Amino acid sequence: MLNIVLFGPPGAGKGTQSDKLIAQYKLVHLSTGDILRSEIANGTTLGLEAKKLMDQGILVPDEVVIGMIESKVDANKDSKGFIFDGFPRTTAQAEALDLLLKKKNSSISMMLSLEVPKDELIKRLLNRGKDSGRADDQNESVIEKRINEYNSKTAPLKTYYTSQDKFFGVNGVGSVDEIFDSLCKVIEQ
Ligand code: B4P
Repeated sequence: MLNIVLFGPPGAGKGTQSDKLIAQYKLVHLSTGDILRSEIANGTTLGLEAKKLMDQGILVPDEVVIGMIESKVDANKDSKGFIFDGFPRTTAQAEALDLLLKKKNSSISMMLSLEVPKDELIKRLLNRGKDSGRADDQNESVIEKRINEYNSKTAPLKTYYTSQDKFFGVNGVGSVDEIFDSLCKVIEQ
């Protein structure tokens, strides 16, 4: 199985590149952000709780997202592999993912990290906020909060995957196609 963790700060292009990677490698796309937004759209209890945190740029509790990922992995037993987009975001989530895949005799193949400077992230997210309707994209202080959450809770995962020799950084600035080519080169090396 090809199991890729697509990593990077908010606005780095994870969702954008995931769409191209799943088409190229026939993988199943698991985006915790998308799953949470669909819970919100459906007005579930989980969605209502998650919305309060997401609107403030705060991470949703580990046990909530771990449970969501587990059920999606179970529902796609015959897939060729997964793109984990926006997950894991904490060390506890990374450890839970390793355990979950181990139970299925599988493991993470690599972490691909999109490297983008902060001013470019803010520009992209405010721009998306103009027509996405996403509350967390419309307010610069919420965007700053998300970037701070990333730096304190998520960025340490680079060390986690480097220690397993699975970390690969890729320049996330440039055209969508240029960045996609760089990701494919790493996957196929
Ligand atoms: P996510 O949905 O994961 O949102 P994101 O990190 O903001 O988006 P992404 O990085 O995928 O955006 P993209 O670059 O594609 O998370 C939202 C919230 O959900 C979190 O704050 C948290 O509260 C919660 N959450 C989700 N997962 C969680 C977890 N595991 N644990 C706890 N909480 C969790 O797109 C950004 C913009 O850039 C787009 O407009 C795109 O068109 C543009 N863009 C992309 N590539 C570009 C390029 N090369 N050049 C110019 N623009 C580009």
